[in-house]
Amino acid sequence: MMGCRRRIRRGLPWALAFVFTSGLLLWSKNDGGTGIDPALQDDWNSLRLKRDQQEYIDRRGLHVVVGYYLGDANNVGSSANLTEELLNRNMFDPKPREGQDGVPVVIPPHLSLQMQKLYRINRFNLMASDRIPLNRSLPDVRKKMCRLKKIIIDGLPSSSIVIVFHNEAWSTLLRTVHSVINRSPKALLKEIILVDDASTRTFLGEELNEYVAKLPIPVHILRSENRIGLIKARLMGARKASGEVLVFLDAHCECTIGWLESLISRVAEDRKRVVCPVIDIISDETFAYVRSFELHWGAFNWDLHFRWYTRSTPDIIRRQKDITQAFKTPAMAGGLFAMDKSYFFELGGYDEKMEIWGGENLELSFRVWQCGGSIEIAPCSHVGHIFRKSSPYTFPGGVSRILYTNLARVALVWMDEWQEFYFKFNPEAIKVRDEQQIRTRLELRDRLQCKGFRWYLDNVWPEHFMPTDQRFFGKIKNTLSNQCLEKPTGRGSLNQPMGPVLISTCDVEGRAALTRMFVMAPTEGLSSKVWSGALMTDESVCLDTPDLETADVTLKVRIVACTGQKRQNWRYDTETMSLIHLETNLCLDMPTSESSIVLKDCVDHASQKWIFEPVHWK
Ligand code: UD2
Ligand code: MN
Repeated sequence: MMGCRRRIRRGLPWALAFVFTSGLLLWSKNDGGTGIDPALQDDWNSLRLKRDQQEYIDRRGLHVVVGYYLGDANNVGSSANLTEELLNRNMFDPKPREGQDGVPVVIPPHLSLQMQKLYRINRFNLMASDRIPLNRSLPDVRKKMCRLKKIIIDGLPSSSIVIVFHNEAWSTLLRTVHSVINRSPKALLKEIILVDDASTRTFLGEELNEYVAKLPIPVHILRSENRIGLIKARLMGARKASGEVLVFLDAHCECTIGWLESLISRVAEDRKRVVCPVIDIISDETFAYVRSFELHWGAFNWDLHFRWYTRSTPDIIRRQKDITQAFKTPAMAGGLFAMDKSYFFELGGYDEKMEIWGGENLELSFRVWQCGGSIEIAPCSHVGHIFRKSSPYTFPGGVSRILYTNLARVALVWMDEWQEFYFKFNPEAIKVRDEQQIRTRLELRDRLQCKGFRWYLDNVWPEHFMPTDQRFFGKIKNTLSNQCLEKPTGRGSLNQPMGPVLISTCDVEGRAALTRMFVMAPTEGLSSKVWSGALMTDESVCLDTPDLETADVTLKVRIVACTGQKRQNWRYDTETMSLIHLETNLCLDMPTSESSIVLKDCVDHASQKWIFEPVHWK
């Protein structure tokens, strides 16, 4: 606990806990040791193993963990000692100053065992949450310029806040509700709509009805008898909403001062704008409120998992003139956004054939952009969200079936020839592809006269690292060893973000081959003899030099986040087959003694000759 407090003061993790769609999850590792009782260590270890995680230190020194998220393989109810009685007990027991101003909760050591047990129910520290009052204070995390900026509320449209939930904890659900009530201008807040997606916890029934009836703002509860998933639950809420703007929130959020007016005012100016807040982090372990970095925007990786990427340096400098300006984002995380109600339905609501969880954020993102709207992040609007390391609920029908179904629908309807790229490298998704009925969604796309995915990539996400007809996509093979460049997946260390570029056998098939794939967009075009540009690969990482000032003599080439800077530019001579680093004029070389590659003075030798071997992606 102390560790967390220390880190917050140091301000280190604006710690990105990243959201995921069908599985990949990125979060900041915030435990020095696990802090887990030895008796539960096995359980914990198996959870961690299942996540098949990779860890590295990013360029800012942030410890990042990338894990494969498996949804709920481990059925909550069946976990040892989690009885029905316990699951249905509302243990909310607030201590007046606990968690005040967003500080971390410290659980007394004698409660540690019980704390770990309760953690499994919602996959966050339920005991910590249950000790924090529903109306706890939070700091004003906005930048000074945001605080000074006056937004005139008169004349702005009213909003309906839609919160869907399935077996949420009492304290997190109602802290979300109270934070909305306490920190939204009354004139903008028409109602809160809670949609109960077939929760089984008894305290979410009559007890919840009675509680919300006493609140000073109309709170309506809609209940679905059967589990319909978050997508259909949101539709249910949206249809009942009477405000002009829909604002969606997850059921474990806390809104900070100024959050709502910053969203609504942007939507009011242009009804085709979908506006997201900056998503801050409520620690799943301590419930500390951690302000996150404002300069991230959302997109996705080759597997169509949502990802945050950092803005480029020139872009950051440009923005310094007015940091209160909203900025465009190619995709949204999914849970928190404001959208004009009539525009939401005009644009086709959600795809009702999507189940439970996942993919709807990309579907809506593509639809909004391709059909004439825009998506942006309002940096003066901050809302905290509890990012979890795994999902607490069941996925009826199986996690992978549900996730691949949802993503297959996204690809089939919106991605044109890039759907082939997705299916080619995600054979699991092929299994569900042919059974998808997508006619009405394609008709919608037609009716709205939406643009193609090519347009989206070119105009909305020019920094993308997808293959295109104008780009090279394939393997980069050394003529001496017949081995290929490979993106490292293992652990990095502090001074080697993501590790050096590896070299290994080219002959792998299917998904494994993806770590050998590179993309290069030659500035002069593929038909020219000399190509120059960045060598990009999945997750927006690029071939980069070692830190030249500090590097040891070997100059190992690394893979780091793409920045668009010159140090990531390479020239490939299709005739001599040499690959030259533009800034240093050194050549990419494969030392025989090592499995990583280096920069060396250029010589006419097979260790410096590379074959760009194209791979069909569609
Ligand atoms: C993120 C989004 C989430 C959603 C999801 C992809 C944020 C902060 N969160 O994952 O809103 O877009 O990506 O689908 O951007 N729920 C139900 N019924 C279900 C499953 C979930 O009502 O069958 C509720 C759940 O109680 C919660 C909300 O849906 O309030 C989102 O679920 P989550 O918190 O598990 O999603 P998250 O944050 O991992
Ligand atoms: Mn959530």
